[in-house]
Amino acid sequence: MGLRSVSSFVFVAALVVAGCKKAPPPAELAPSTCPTCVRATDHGFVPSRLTIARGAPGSKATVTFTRETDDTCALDVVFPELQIKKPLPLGQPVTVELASGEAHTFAFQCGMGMYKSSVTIE
Ligand SMILES: [Cu+2]
Repeated sequence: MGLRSVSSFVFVAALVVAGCKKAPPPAELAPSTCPTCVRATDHGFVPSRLTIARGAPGSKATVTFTRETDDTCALDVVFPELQIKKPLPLGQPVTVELASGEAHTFAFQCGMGMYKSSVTIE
């Protein structure tokens, strides 16, 4: 491998790390006034774990995602199990409806599969 290809590999690796860094968990934030809202920040999704009270059979819960920075790789929110992938335009709330009639944990993540997070219905 020549010096040139080594340095371009390092450059690409640095980009990936910058885009999807494993940031330490953010310091405890002020309690959210919205229990079903998730922020996409430079630390990933905040909160990373959401719990929603189970509703009547057939009920739905709406989770709202808002991206607050360009310095994040959470440009999309993906629920693999539900085959949902929604872009998160900066500053625009995006809603995802989840079946909340039975206990279940829905995993979600950014478009690259990092920032593993979840919504638990219980
Ligand atoms: Cu990512």
